[in-house]
Amino acid sequence: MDSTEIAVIIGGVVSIGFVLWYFFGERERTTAALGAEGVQEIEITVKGGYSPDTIVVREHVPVRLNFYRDETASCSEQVIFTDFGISKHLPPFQTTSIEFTPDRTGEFTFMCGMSMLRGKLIVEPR
Ligand SMILES: [Cu+2]
Repeated sequence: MDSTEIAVIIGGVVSIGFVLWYFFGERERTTAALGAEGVQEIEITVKGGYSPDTIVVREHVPVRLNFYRDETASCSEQVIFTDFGISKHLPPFQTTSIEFTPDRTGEFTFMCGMSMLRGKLIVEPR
């Protein structure tokens, strides 16, 4: 094995690691803050993805997700919560709020219109 082959193998292993991390790795997990009005609220920046992309909320407590879309890339112009029947248009450089009350626990994916950008809403029991 010469050094080129070794470099190719190392490169391959690093890319596989990246792909695994990208799709399955533990993400930035953030719990929505419970405000004075009894609403769990969180700010999410939309720019080539969702940040944070793993949001923890409590069941049966109203949720307000404030999506700030910090780009014009058309990919992120829509956000969809399939499990809760929510689809919302996000105008660029504005905050768009999505409000609902999670009525069940579990892990729910939210995504852009093409399901390329993804985030996860974790609803924990009260
Ligand atoms: Cu997209």
